[in-house]
Amino acid sequence: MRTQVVIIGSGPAGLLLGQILSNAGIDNIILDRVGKDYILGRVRAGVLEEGTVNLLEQVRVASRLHREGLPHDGFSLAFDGRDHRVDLHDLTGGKRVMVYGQTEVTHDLMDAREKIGALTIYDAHNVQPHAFDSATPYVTYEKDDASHRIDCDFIAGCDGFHGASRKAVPQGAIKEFERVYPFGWLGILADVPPVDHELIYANHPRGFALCSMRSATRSRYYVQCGLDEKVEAWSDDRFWDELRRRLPAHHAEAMVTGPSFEKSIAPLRSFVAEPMRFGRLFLAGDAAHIVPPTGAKGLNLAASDVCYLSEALIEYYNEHSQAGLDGYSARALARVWKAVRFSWWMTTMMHRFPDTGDFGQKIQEAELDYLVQSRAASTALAENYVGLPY
Ligand code: RFL
Ligand code: PHB
Repeated sequence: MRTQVVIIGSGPAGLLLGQILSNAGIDNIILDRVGKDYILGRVRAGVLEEGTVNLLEQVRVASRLHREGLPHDGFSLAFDGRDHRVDLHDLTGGKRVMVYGQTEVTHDLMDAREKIGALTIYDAHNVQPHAFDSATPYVTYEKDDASHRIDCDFIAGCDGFHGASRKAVPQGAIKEFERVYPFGWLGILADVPPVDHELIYANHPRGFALCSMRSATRSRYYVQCGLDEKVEAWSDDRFWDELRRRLPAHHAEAMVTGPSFEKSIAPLRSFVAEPMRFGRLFLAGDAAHIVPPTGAKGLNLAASDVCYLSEALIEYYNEHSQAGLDGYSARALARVWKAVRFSWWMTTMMHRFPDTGDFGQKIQEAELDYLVQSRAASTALAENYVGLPY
């Protein structure tokens, strides 16, 4: 089999890249090691920057997003028993974010891909990129007890943090930067109305909490937890009690509780691999970098990488120019590092760290107080939250 671009990974990065390339007339095949239902069962991101929404509009995959997504003009920072609204719209000169689940984005992109008849091979095992330091790269995989090979011009590694693409790069060619945080997020989904119509990020001596949503009737809530915690030890009642304790009284009293239908723990990590290009292999999304979810940047960074990579590939095929491909890694990393910094800063300001004690708590509260009193500081937060331009 032969195609122009093999895309490894059918998450948002791979699917969006596939859609942009197909629309530009560039042949591509997506390979994923798991099946469609498994991918759609993963509950993840919820906040889309305008740049991400624009890209989905460009590939004509935004009609349901505009029907069902919730535009948000602000969010709250809660600390020291009170809360303060960050008016994103006012502070950024009219920008906002869209609350629309990653699962829905993935669903819409899969439907669009099916409609144009582009090929995705699910349940492809042992996917391996080969010869990407030559002009004739190829990818091998196993399916239904047979080995397969796809020859191509380029390989896009969109296979997430644990994928095969980054691992295929010789060790000396890659530099990795990492910070692992000493806590995780315990998240639930429940069919109860959100406690507020906007998101609430709460700093509390007992730990961080986040009130988010998927719709007017479905809430997504998180509490900071220890890395050794087990989901089974968290009954719904324990979760609701803990969440309420971390919120200002008026929110705690207004909270509607009910049975959760999803509950999981995610560790928090910052990670960047440099460069993002190795000959004819290009990394995009979580395959190249991870941010803690506090700044809501992971999915949005996957989208900006894909924007740069698709522009470079289209330039290569239309104008026979390598310039975009040569510049891809530096261009993407410049934006990635700013989002890594923002996510690290939000995480540091909002979470209880085991080694900083009450002093750390007071410093965080002073920083939050400064942030909400100073328009300059609020503006810096807002412009990063809505997404830096690309
Ligand atoms: P994905 O989504 O991990 O998709 C990778 C795909 O590659 C497949 N794969 C392989 N295929 C073939 N061979 C292999 N060896 C393979 N290994 C893996 C996988 O099956 C999968 O289908 O990466 P992608 O596309 O780069 O997308 C990145 C986003 O998923 C991620 O950054 C976000 O979910 C992060 N994130 C958030 N991002 C936001 O922008 N806003 C948010 O509000 C937000 N909240 C979150 C989050 C992530 C969270 N968790 C669970 C880590 C909240 C949470 C709790
Ligand atoms: C979510 O709704 O899942 C969500 C929202 C904001 C974040 C992280 C996750 O910062």
